[in-house]
Amino acid sequence: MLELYHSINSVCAQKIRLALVEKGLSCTEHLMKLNGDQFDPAYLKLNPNGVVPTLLHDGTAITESSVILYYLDEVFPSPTLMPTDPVARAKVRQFNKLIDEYVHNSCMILTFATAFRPPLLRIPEAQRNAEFARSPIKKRVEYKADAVAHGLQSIYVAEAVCTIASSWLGSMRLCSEGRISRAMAIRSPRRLSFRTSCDLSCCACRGCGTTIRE
Ligand SMILES: N[C@@H](CCC(=O)N[C@@H](CS)C(=O)NCC(=O)O)C(=O)O
Repeated sequence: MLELYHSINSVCAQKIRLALVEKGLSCTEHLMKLNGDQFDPAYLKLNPNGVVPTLLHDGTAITESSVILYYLDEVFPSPTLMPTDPVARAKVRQFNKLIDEYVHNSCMILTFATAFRPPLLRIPEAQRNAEFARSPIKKRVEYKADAVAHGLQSIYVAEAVCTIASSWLGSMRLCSEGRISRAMAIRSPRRLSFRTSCDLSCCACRGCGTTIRE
């Protein structure tokens, strides 16, 4: 029996829902609100990071959206979601890794700095940050608090925009020299004070010292 803990807006959970449809699998759905219910002790036992998705297969919890996809493809191999050629399989895994390690976090920052911001600003700051602080992922607490407090002026937004741009360029193989156009740099928010440097091979942000083409 398959059970899926997910949330309507969750892009990570949508990956699993698409895979289930592709494979013609049905599951019992547990719809989460992500309003704090992801930190309930009972849910944290299934997913210690307090995030969706979580797949339960005959009572065994599988977490991490890409890992769930690989799991489903192994346990229910037909129709397969993976190509057969090893190089093509490696590319699928590489693409998933890019999303998991860079793109998703940047999407989260941009979502909190824009769409989720207005309702969250109506909650008193201390209360809002206390709710964020329930997350076991401490870096995420900082990202959310800053993105909601400062919106597009958050120091993390500039980094997120550059990460998404460089990830996209990298995945499209359009950015072999680690550069982005000046137009893209100008469109980035002003507070370009990167706290971290990333290790994307085609990174386009100032944080790792790559050049910006005039
Ligand atoms: N690396 C995880 C990320 C999961 C994740 O962050 N999910 C978001 C929704 S897309 C979530 O549950 N957020 C709740 C929170 O931040 O408290 C995966 O791919 O499963």
